[in-house]
Amino acid sequence: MNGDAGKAPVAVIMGSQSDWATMRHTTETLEGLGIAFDARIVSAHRTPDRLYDFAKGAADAGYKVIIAGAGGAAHLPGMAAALTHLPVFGVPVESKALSGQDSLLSIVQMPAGIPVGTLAIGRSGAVNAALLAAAVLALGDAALATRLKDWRARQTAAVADVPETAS
Ligand code: RP5
Repeated sequence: MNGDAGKAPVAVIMGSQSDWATMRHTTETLEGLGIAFDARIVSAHRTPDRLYDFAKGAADAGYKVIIAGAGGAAHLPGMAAALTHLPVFGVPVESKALSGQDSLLSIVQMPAGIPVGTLAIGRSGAVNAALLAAAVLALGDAALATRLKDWRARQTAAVADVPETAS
């Protein structure tokens, strides 16, 4: 759910429309946990002024956590982190040329002083970024903490004891 402007605690930003196939897993997970978010395309390279305005204004806009997904020369999470004190979680999108290893190294190798919490490449990272954001927000939200624990319990319950085998 895209929240009312200024009301959502999570901003989900991505460098391109092409990142949506990955980042939709973040927003779907947030929706499953009942966490409002705003999703935006913000490119570090193609829309640098948009990035600057977004990141400089993110705290005043009421966001608590920023999740940033990007691929290739993935500067978006690091540049967003450089422009705000809010926690930034980076999702390396799986690129065609280098299978996301370029994205991962671009996001994870931040210099000391500007942290980006870097997740796994692709869908796993996108889902886990949402869960990590939920865990942060749950520190000050008992109802969300309960929803997060319930989500984890459902996941556990869904794991079969034995594998299904082909007949
Ligand atoms: C990055 O370049 C985006 O995050 C995307 O993953 C990658 C390719 O973008 P497109 O050429 O598909 O728009 O900035």
